[in-house]
Amino acid sequence: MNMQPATKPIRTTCPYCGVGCGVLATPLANGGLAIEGDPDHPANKGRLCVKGAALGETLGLRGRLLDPYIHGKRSSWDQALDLVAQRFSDAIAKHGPDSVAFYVSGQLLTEDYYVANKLMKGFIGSANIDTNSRLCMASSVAGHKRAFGSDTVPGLYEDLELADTVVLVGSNLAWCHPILYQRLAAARETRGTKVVVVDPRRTATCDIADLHLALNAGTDTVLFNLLLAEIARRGLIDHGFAANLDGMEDALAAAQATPLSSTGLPHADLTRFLDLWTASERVVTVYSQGINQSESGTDNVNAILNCHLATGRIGKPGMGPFSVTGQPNAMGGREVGGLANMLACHLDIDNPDHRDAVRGFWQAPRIAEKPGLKAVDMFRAVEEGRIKALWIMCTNPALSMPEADRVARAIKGCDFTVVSDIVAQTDTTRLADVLLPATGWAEKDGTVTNSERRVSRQRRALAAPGQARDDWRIMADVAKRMGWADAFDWTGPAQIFAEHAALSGVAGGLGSDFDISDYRATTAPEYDRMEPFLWPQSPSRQGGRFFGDGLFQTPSGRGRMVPIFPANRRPVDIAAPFTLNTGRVRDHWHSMTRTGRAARLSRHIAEPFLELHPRDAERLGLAPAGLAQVENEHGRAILRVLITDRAAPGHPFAPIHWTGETSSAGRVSSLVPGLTDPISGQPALKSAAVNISAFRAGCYGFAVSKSEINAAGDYLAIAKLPKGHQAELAWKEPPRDWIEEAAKLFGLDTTPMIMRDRHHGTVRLAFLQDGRLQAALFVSPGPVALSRSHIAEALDSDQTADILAGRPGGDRQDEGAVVCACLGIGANRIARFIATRKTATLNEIGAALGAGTNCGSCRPELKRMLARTAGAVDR
Ligand SMILES: Nc1nc2c(c(=O)[nH]1)N[C@H]1C(S)=C(S)[C@@H](COP(=O)(O)OP(=O)(O)OC[C@H]3O[C@@H](n4cnc5c(=O)[nH]c(N)nc54)[C@H](O)[C@@H]3O)O[C@H]1N2
Ligand SMILES: Nc1nc2c(c(=O)[nH]1)N[C@H]1C(S)=C(S)[C@@H](COP(=O)(O)OP(=O)(O)OC[C@H]3O[C@@H](n4cnc5c(=O)[nH]c(N)nc54)[C@H](O)[C@@H]3O)O[C@H]1N2
Ligand code: SF4
Ligand SMILES: [Mo]
Repeated sequence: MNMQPATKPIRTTCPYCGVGCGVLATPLANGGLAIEGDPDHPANKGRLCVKGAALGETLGLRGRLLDPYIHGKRSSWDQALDLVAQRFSDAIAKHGPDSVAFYVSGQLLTEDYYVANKLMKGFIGSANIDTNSRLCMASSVAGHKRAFGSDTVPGLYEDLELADTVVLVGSNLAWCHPILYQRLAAARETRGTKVVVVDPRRTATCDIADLHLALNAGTDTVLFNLLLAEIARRGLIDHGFAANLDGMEDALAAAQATPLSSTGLPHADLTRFLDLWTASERVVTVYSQGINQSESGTDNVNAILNCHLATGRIGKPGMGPFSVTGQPNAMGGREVGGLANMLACHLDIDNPDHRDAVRGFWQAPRIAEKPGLKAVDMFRAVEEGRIKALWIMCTNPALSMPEADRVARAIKGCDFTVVSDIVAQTDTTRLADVLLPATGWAEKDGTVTNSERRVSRQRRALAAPGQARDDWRIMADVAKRMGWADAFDWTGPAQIFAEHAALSGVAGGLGSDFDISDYRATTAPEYDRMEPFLWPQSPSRQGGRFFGDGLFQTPSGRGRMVPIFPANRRPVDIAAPFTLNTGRVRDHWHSMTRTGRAARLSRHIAEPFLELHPRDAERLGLAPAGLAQVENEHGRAILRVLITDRAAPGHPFAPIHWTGETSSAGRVSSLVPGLTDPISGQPALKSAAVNISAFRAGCYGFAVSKSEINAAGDYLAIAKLPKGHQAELAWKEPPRDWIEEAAKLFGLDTTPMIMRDRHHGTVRLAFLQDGRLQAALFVSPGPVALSRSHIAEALDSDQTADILAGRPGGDRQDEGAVVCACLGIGANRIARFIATRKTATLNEIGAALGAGTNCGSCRPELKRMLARTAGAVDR
């Protein structure tokens, strides 16, 4: 295989998190891409985290959706597009524009997103377009609009480096925004930035925290009200700045009336926090899903914004509130008006002047007159049959929506569902009437906007595979068939970008903050060369921060403080006494349709789990590595138990990444009730009342196979290995014939080697071909305690002598769980190194083993290992 670069690197942007790192992708002679960080991109200056670094390993055609399908049968594009246009037109003609809906995604490019919004709001004439950003950023949007009059992120990334104190609230920055985390960690090293983490769970982010406030979940409004009251008490209200604000008195009164008790924080920790925040003029408060995904998400946001407004610590170097976005183009989606309650370019759907302006610009036959259905309500309407035709693009709602099982049933029951995706098999594609193959990252051209309002190009580096087409083009082709050829007649994304920029100029004229009209005449060659830029970019305003000057986007130009009345906590439900917290792991991205393809990214964590406090585990009779059944009226999951005091008692945590494709019962969003914030409509995804019990398995298994592993048993979680696949398994009752079970699992009909140990009740089977290991299954009455890494290495090798022993023979040593995913360095090797050098440092580990020297994502874990051996207590 020739791995020499065939051409020059192409400058593009990472398709994962909202940090928006620049990537250099160099086409290789073998059809793949070599990936490096772009040293010239302002977000990352050359660095990439492990997910970005592994992008090259997620390409390839296996599992891709390569053709359109109608009811499971391959079709031509013409047939599929005709049918989609016909069914949408029929529904609109018969039942009106509000009988159809689009559910789209913050992972679409801005140009795709613009087309979706234009088609729905301006031509179909309904606002029934909502996006997975409803599950993600809606509370921040609503909070921004209440305080600032617009959905504007005031600050810049460099503020994290200029601040004296950075408070991270409901954000696991180390795992979810790794490069931003690294920038903060580096600033802390050089200038001694104080870092506070506010999270009921002790996360990897806490490794750089000077203070971790493990507050009771859902009490963030109390904490920030206490801070606001303290700001006033210490005389820190900036009266000059406050002259530009409304609502100070009411907000203060509400804050001062907030009782101290409910956060559950030790008095000393609370005082330290109040001291740190108030004493640092340069303070940044970063917040993410622990704040947004709550029934009081919008109030949570405004409680934070109030403190920055009252002190005038906003929109100036090193200070301000900072909502970090999750998806690569969450911001772009908000710019084009992808949410059901927004128009385009930050204009308001409820404002008749704004509607007229957009209609005029688009020369639209009609324009949505009122907000459309927000995600949770949209899928309720689907369930009730009020939506006759639904188009889902670039998102997997049958997995990621609250009450996911119910949403899956609703989609299945819908008269007509179209799904555009890049992979063939997902929990959602399975339910579609029409499946449309989209081009994915590296195959498409467009722009994305990151958390600091920086617009960057994603550039095409590979040809479209099979019949796949760009999302914008698929929608434009449907729009043309619905009778709107002139308005959707672009030849490429550069034209769409220019049109959007021109519309933003119209919006800017109406006072919108989002104005990039300097780009309204962008030509295709200019678009190709376009450098990352910060918005706004207009004749009157160029990038920079917002609101430091006291000028806001409200009609009066004044900022607003909002009185916050912390809600009473829900009483504990006796039938469901635990509150399940859900979120992300370091190396996987959502439903794993991309990260699941890179073996390197499953090395860190390869199975769905439940972080459970030791007291809860004891009460439930759960042992380490056992299985727990988590259930409530909405759903059920079976998860591997990870006993740790990182989780608070009564408040276990589970990751969201496992789907019906990668697990038999790992879909945790099926457990989350569809409760939403009344203002933003964002669901409370961080708190599900659940019951937990031990899942009593009759036996457990671990399997590896060169080819894909078929479903078997009552518990299954599969992951990619460098040379095949692995599965964790459990059976309620052991099957009668293990050879038959193994043959089913691996789809092999050859005779395996078998080793039974009747005393320990274990069974081990290995399938060899020409002396090389094809597949193996290890069964035991308790959780299988064998070296996964050793077994994985034996796959497809002739090192099979000790394979049925399940551990390395002779002088070979076992890596243990992988910590450094880039270089494949395991916990055992690192622990051995630390044990031999009592005074080892992070850099010495790097120099000796390489661990932590590539992307740096594992450095928090390495630090923790060092701290443990040094006898230091985990903070
Ligand atoms: N590796 C990886 N990175 C990602 C993603 C991914 O899938 N994988 N997804 C991206 C996306 S779309 C998003 S939205 C972001 C999300 O990024 P984050 O919001 O940082 O990540 P989460 O794990 O969802 O949740 C953050 C934390 O909120 C805490 N939390 C729960 N309840 C409360 C509470 O009541 N108060 C407070 N203060 N905290 C609470 C949880 O314990 C959790 O540690 O990550 C982005 N980055
Ligand atoms: N319980 C719980 N649930 C949650 C959350 C939580 O913290 N807890 N977090 C929520 C949040 S913040 C988010 S953002 C959502 C994310 O949830 P989803 O958006 O449902 O997750 P993804 O796996 O990112 O889905 C993206 C889909 O688009 C496909 N795709 C990738 N690229 C393209 C492309 O270019 N074009 C097209 N057409 N398709 C493409 C992928 O294959 C995949 O199927 O989950 C939400 N759900
Ligand atoms: S931090 Fe990692 S996942 Fe996020 S954009 Fe950068 S490289 Fe991609
Ligand atoms: Mo998100």
